[in-house]
Amino acid sequence: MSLAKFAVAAVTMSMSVTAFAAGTHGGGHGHGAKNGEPGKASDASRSITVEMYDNYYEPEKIEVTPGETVRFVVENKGKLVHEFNIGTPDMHEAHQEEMMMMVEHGIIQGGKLNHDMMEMDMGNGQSMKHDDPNSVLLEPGQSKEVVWKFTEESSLEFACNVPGHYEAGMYGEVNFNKDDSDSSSVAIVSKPLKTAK
Ligand SMILES: [Cu+2]
Repeated sequence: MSLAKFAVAAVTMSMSVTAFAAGTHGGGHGHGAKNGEPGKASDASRSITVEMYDNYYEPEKIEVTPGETVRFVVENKGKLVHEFNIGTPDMHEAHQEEMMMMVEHGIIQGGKLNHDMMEMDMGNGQSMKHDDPNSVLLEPGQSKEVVWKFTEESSLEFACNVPGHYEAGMYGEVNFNKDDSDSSSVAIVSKPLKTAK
């Protein structure tokens, strides 16, 4: 693998997910497509435990209310490295390319992560760390938390972008329920969000 290619990868890894959302697609009502923002644990209304297996999640869907902060306790119960990542389908697609690079560079090796490689300085102060606040990347047996605020209703999934896993069905639905406060701007929603596929 050439050094130049490595550097490109490093730069890509450090871009924020929101930057990807703005830059990579042209379809749909994409412009405002947001996945929310990092939340404060003290604001979390509840905890949801998400177990990761090879290759699926338990549970496979969650319900949230716009504005809600949720603390996710993510546990990898499988034998492979898995990711829990909250994003729009476009964000996941973009992130799958990054994860492919992590495999190509030997950072993700089936059931384990090469931590030295992740920390390695690529020569420009960048590394291939996987540290976006909307995601965790876990080895078998590991458990970590993600605290996330679902600021507004949008098309979201939680997904594993380790190569091949999303395609194998390792993603879940984030459904927004609209009860709670009628005072917000939900009236603009043009069609009901259905859970059926
Ligand atoms: Cu996975």
